[in-house]
Amino acid sequence: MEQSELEQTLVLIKPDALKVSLTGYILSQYSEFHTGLRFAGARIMQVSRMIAEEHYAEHRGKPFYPSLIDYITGHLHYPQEPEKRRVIAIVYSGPDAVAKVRAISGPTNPHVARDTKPGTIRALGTVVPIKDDAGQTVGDRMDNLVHASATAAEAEREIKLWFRPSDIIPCRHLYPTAVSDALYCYHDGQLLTEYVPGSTCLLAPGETAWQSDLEALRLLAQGQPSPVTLESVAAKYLANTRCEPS
Ligand code: FUP
Repeated sequence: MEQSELEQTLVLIKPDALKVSLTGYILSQYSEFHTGLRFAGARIMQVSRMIAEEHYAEHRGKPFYPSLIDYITGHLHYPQEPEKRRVIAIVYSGPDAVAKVRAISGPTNPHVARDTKPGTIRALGTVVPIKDDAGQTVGDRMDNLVHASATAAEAEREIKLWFRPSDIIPCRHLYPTAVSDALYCYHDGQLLTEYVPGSTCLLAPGETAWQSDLEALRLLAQGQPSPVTLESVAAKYLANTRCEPS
């Protein structure tokens, strides 16, 4: 298979889309019939703060960031119903996957989408003003229904953040994987190389992981700096292991 045929992209169907039952519509817009793209993997996730903060790391410190985290974790749309706080994470695979999915998704801002690209998914979204404690508007939160990777490099970072290799069908693994020869556990923000009560196992010897994650874990276990944070490795393994705190 050609490399371009294997291009992949991450889609998140966000809590606002689930709340208004747009899931079926969105899936049909991205379907193989319209795009020529195929599912490579899918997970229904209760989004932890950890994965949300890693996903939107580039926006940390911006006025809309706290609201964006509350949005993607489902707190905004399901304040009283934690069991409904979910996103559907999907990896699509095929020629020009990133550009095709971005085009169908539409511009980031739903108002711009309605003006310039009616018919795109985000044209059905809303924009909500964000106010400070004094009631002054300090920015906008864009409830734009879907996330779609912006570039192939972003897609790689995001797919490795949300998915374990075993969530993606093996003949569509695009990024290198390797088998762990060590045990890695996580407890209270710390990486451990042995199990202690209360810790969660990230990887056991013999399990397959993204090679870049294994390299990061080896460095972090030796106390060395790593280009990949512990949180971005751990988040996909910790997801759906317990009900997230309200
Ligand atoms: P995109 O790649 O289209 O998701 O756009 P960005 O990375 O610029 O934005 C990430 C998310 O932040 C989007 F879902 C929209 C949201 N956002 C706001 O809510 N307010 C802003 O002022 C800018 C972005």
